[in-house]
Amino acid sequence: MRIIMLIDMDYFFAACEELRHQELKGKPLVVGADPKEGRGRGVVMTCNYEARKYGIRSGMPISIAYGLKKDAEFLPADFDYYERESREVMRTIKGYATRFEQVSIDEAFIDVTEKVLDYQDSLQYAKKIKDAVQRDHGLPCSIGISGNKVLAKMACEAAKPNGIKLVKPDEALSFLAPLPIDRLYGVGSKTREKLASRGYRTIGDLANANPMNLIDMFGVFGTELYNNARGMDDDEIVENYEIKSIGREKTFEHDTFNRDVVVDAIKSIGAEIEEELKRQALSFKTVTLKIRYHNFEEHLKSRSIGHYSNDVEEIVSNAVRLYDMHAEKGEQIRKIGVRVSGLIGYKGQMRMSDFVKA
Ligand code: DCP
Ligand code: CA
Ligand code: CA
Repeated sequence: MRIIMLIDMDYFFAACEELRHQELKGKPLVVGADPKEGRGRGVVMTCNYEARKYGIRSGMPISIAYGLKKDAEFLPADFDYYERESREVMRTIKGYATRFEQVSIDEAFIDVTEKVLDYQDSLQYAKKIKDAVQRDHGLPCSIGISGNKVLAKMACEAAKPNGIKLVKPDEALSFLAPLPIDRLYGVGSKTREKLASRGYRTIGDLANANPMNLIDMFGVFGTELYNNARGMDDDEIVENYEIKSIGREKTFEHDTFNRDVVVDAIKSIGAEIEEELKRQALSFKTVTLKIRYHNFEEHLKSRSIGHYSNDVEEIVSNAVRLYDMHAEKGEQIRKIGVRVSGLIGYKGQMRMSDFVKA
């Protein structure tokens, strides 16, 4: 039994702005494009909870946000500053974890199984982490606790803002069932529409579905949906550092959700990795796919292939499989990365130089 937490910062970019503009605290604050008195183009990146009371939301056209609350404070994004704050907060969080995986600028999964006695005790531990983040960095966060990543993520959504929520594994089905389907991890608007057209509206509908129907609709991703809806997920926490690995990334000229474009990128990255493996006389055992979405969310998924290989076909087929299983359908992708790890020299020895941080 694992005890996993997802820690997600509350209204992150806007909270960072409140931190350095204390006078704005308590007032509606929007970070994003310049509203230009309603004529501005571009979108809201985020806003504080005061602004959310007026209906303003991430991703909304800035002109609409302006229409909802003209005298809100509108600030441009300062990514360098948010990334600095993020690095410091993540360092604090990491200190509480046995395993740590940062998944976006403002959230991380941690495994605390060995740090706490049981679920009851994990609540105290989460409070300690939350207080440390607030005290040392002046920023609020929310924490979800459960037995796997999907449930921890969804518990965290329920904890927001500024809260802690524990979902014990035996409470998973009843916690998930009444929630609308697009609250499920991995379900974007396209998937929601497709499911709604077949009458699936709540996560409970999905949990009670015949999994074969979902596989017919979505292929392997259907299995993932079905399992997630039942609170089942055995996805590992992938440490952000690991033994030396070889990876390449490609940023698309235009954000894309076209599978052919992604597969082409994976093929060209695979060829580069194969070349590097041959140059260094290495074989790999694990393939990791990294997907960065248009909104900065980044997902890492890994697959161990069960043997050592230096073959481009195996890099590509495994990376594409990870894409098909895990990519959020209908979400625009900005960048794709493939990495191979679990490296071994051709002569069958691990080389000491492989044990450095990637
Ligand atoms: N972000 C963005 N565009 C989006 C969504 C998010 O630029 N469409 C940026 C701004 C957010 C940050 O990413 O501050 C983190 O995104 P979250 O989804 O975690 O949202 P917030 O932290 O802003 O709010 P919440 O309190 O709901 O977590
Ligand atoms: Ca957040
Ligand atoms: Ca987040």
